[in-house]
Amino acid sequence: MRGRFLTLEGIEGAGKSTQMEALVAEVEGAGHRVRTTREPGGTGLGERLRGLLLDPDLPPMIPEVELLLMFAARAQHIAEVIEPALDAGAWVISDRFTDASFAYQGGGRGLGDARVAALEAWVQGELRPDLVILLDIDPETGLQRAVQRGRRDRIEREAMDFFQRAREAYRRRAEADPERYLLVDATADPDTVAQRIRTGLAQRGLTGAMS
Ligand code: Z5A
Repeated sequence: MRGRFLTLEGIEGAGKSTQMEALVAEVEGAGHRVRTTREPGGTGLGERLRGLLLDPDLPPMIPEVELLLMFAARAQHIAEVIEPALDAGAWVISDRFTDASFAYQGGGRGLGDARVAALEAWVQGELRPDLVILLDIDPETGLQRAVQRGRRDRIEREAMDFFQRAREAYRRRAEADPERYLLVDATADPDTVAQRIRTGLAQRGLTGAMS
């Protein structure tokens, strides 16, 4: 049986990496094999493209190129990792996927939804996440958490209104499709956030207990 495809999304410092471990434990506990991955990246080529995309010393990159590089990495990621794992029956959990392009390039950079949607249709065909877990946080709190890690990457150096637009784009998508999006208030402590994710998975019949 084909596996399910879950993604973790949210602006910087929302806690995606922190929540990944608990999410994997929950899905494995429900008896599924899990393949974790991330974007941009997830393949040899994708990680090289990630290096370029996040390099703070890179000469200026226009938004269209940023979007196309995200989808170039994504096309390789889908062909090399995501589709084979789903076909083999594994559940794929990706730290970011196409919702990030709608949020950052569509919203943050102002490219709008239509161009992102056109690339989504071309590169992904019918592939969409079964569930998008959106960790929602205000940019001030998110960036405060993220800077604790040290040097900021190229995208993290953007101004606060960029992240505000990205957050709003994420929220609009979640509010338009509440069955396929689990919108989680990520300002709570990590255990509470993990519990909210477990409850959301169980309510959608993706895992067992509602506990
Ligand atoms: N990007 C894009 O523009 N378009 C696309 O299509 C895609 C991506 C796919 C890299 O993403 C960049 O790529 C990203 C969007 C862009 N740009 N930026 N900026 P990434 O996911 O690799 O990088 P990130 O978003 O910067 O990840 P992050 O800052 O590591 O965020 P996180 O994974 O959500 O947070 P975390 O590492 O779990 O937590 C950060 C800190 O907060 C850490 O010290 C934790 O201990 C702490 N934390 C976590 N949860 C909590 C709670 N609940 N309370 C208190 N403290 C917490």
